[in-house]
Amino acid sequence: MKRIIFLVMILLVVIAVEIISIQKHFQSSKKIYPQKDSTFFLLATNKIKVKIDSALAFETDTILFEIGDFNGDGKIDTAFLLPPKTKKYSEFGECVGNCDCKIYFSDRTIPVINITSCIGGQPVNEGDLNEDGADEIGILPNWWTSCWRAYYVYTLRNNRWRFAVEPISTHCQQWEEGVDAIQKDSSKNGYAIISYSMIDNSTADFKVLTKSVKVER
Ligand SMILES: [Ca+2]
Ligand SMILES: [Ca+2]
Repeated sequence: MKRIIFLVMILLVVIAVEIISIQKHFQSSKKIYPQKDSTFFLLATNKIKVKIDSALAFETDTILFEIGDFNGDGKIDTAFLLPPKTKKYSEFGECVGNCDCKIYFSDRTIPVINITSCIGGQPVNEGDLNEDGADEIGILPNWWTSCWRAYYVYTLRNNRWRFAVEPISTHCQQWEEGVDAIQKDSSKNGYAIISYSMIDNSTADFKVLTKSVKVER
């Protein structure tokens, strides 16, 4: 009899511990996920790709992110791109609302970058191109059609995002050939070598040109 009472007591203790841990779990879930954005931050920081709103998204079901020190405070930030919601069964691309992408940062003091005419893309840490102590961020916005796309490079100055260089005209052929749009010009401080696509008037073919440009800071 004593043994049964002892076992029942053990069982009650186990149940109580379970209840407490489940409660704790929900409490901490609330703390960790107070809103959608925070969920993205958390998962992006942990390098986990997450599904967003699978009912509406088809091309936009993963969060792409990049790390770097984008505000130059010496701490690594995570940047990640939130694509617009797209209509699932629309024959041609259609967004729910504007076709804008947003790049969010784990450091909430860094402003969000809003990119119009964008349905996705991978943020790229371009390194500190202008030697101001912070990494620049590049993005090739995805679009439904067209091989011609501008490559954007942003730099943060006075807590505002600006173009570090003029948008770079690129053709998909350039990307297929593995020609990067921008890289630091190692021969000249604060300059970058940009590679851009254009149509050769004489042959009507695409060609990639390069030039060294000053990077805004
Ligand atoms: Ca930082
Ligand atoms: Ca910089």
